Amino acid sequence: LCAVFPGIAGVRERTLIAVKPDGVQRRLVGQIMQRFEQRGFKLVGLKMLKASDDLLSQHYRDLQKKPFYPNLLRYMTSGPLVVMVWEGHNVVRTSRLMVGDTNPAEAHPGTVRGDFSIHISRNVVHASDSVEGAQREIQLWFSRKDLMDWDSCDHSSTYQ
Ligand code: IDP
Ligand code: MG
Repeated sequence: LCAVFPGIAGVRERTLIAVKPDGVQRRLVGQIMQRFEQRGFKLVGLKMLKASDDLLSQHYRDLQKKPFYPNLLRYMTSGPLVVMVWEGHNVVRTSRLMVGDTNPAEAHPGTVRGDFSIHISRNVVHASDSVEGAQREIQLWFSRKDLMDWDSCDHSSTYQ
């Protein structure tokens, strides 16, 4: 892909986005996915599941000692998640901007959290916060065979 479009090395960057149980319950999955599609990112992985405590403790391994961790675990296991991998130039950073501040009270209008949530304990969506973090999280949630390599026909309209 990048050989065909030299100079856009970052095009293959990937990130993990998850609609959390509150987002699924509130029927926000379609609207959230639409934002990533319309921005120009490419969906390369998608699944719906109830996460185990074990998976979540690995996903949130840096937060284990936080006072809110037990609540976070209860929240994240309260219902199914929709977990996605999106691909494109600078997708990790851009999707953090699209998702907005962790605390919805600080999230700008126009962001997912700024448009759909009020309180930090129900902030609708997860987005990886670094390229390395994204790689780790994608490996945790998806097996290689469940990630699609495909060329989107609007590639040259999106990138050059
Ligand atoms: P992020 O989701 O924006 O990357 P992190 O700091 O990685 O934010 O925290 C992970 C998740 O833990 C948050 O999205 C939120 O659901 C929850 N969380 C973080 N800080 C707090 C807090 O102070 N109180 C309650 N929940 C929190
Ligand atoms: Mg985080």
